[in-house]
Amino acid sequence: MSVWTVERTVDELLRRERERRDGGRITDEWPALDLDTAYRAQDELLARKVAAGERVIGVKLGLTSAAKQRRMGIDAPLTGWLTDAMVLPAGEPVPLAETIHPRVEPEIVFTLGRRLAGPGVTEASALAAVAEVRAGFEVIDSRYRDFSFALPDVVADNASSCRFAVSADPVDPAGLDLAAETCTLTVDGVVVDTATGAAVQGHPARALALAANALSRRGIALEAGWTVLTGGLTDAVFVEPGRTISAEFATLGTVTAVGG
Ligand code: OOG
Ligand code: MG
Repeated sequence: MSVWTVERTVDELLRRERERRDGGRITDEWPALDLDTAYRAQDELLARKVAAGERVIGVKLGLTSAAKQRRMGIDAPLTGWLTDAMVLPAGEPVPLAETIHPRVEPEIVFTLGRRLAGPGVTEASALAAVAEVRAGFEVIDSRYRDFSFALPDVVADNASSCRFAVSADPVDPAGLDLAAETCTLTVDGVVVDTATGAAVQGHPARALALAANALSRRGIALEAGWTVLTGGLTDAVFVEPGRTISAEFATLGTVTAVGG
């Protein structure tokens, strides 16, 4: 049995993604995998995708809400990378043939109007960098069996990233009360959960500030034009063939995922 390294971790996670099969936790076999090493694996995984032609378009936050932290059994937020290959065009079904066990979660999505570099970013300075706000959903698809992982596992796995979709019409953040913005999650027309924007760190802009400050410790700034997923407001719902999952936001609009 060869030893575990960043390279081997990335090889294994990319193979699982390509072959559409989940597997055990890396930390079960490599208990010394710490958070710094896991982020190195995440960056290496991104580098492989970029080498294969994908383009970085932003970042995602994960585990920013109590609902998500409780479900995944991890009480710390994390960040991951977004590439153009993850964009699910409006109205397109979630591609079940290309995924392992996808789940959908409602998120508030920002587009940055200017560069945002930590440390010292506050909720106010983060919000001031936001040009556009949209309703969105993320499709997460862990490369771990039953979405069972420790924090370093899910960090290395680019925070379970798979696809995301956003509403067509952006909203100007000025005048929005994002902490009070309500979101109703329905499955085949039945309400299964509700939340407000306050679910993510008290305010989605506080989640954005958290990302900017955390990334600055790795020498990374958020760039103008980048998309930022601020984290699932509620627990995620499994995608099934023909199942319709809608996130209805009070003022941001509605986004709908259909399994196909
Ligand atoms: C980890 C990714 C979490 C979110 O929005 O909280 C995430 C997972 O739940 O598999 O994307
Ligand atoms: Mg998410």
